[in-house]
Amino acid sequence: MNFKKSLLIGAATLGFSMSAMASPVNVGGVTWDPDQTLAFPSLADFVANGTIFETGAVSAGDIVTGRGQVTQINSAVPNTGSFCPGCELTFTFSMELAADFVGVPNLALGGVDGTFAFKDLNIKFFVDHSPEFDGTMASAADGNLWLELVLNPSNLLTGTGIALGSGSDQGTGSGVLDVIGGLAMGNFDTNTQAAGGDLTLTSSFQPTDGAPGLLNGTFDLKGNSIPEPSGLALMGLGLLAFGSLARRKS
Ligand SMILES: [Ca+2]
Ligand SMILES: [Ca+2]
Ligand SMILES: [Ca+2]
Repeated sequence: MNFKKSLLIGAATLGFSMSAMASPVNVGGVTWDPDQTLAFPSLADFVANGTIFETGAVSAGDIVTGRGQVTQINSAVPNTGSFCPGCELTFTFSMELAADFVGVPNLALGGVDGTFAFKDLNIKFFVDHSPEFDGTMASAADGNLWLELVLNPSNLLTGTGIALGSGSDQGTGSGVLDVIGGLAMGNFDTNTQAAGGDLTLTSSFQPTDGAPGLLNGTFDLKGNSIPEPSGLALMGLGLLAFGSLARRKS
């Protein structure tokens, strides 16, 4: 490669990283604007909302599995068409009930009114360019792994609910998560949440009409993002240096 060419590539790469800081980020076809002010809370670079379907748990050691779809990113209304044009962003997850539910029996509905704690939560988001999500596990699990999350070691996924373990459970939970993989891992590994975590999750669940034992709900996932992970910006600088070095030598 001659120095003019390497200089041009270096400048283009650097220019791209700099301009990306002030405009929407695009990773694998999913775009978001860290400077957004519409979504609540506007101080977060990234706020995703969506739907969840999950199985229930009854006693310690039970595994809950679930799936869902991101329907909003940095938006007050559903905006899949703009944050994922021609694609869908779906997810699957699993977690284990860490201890029996703690509380008082719900005499009307069964189960327990009280608190819960889940461990070993793992969530995988997939960006899928042949969208077909119909609520099933299979249609949520295809595509490219976009982001993989686990619980930050400082916490479990905890919350409160009524009729826990009855199959008609309803309640809310929350936890701090760490990114461990996926195309967008470098964009979300910020350590800016509580205990050095990367993203904060809150979710709700309730019974699903006509599907005993299947719960449904919504979630909010929020945090900060890195527009351009440092590797690419450094590569741009490196190529610039390489270009000027090559020129001096010749
Ligand atoms: Ca597909
Ligand atoms: Ca799909
Ligand atoms: Ca991290």
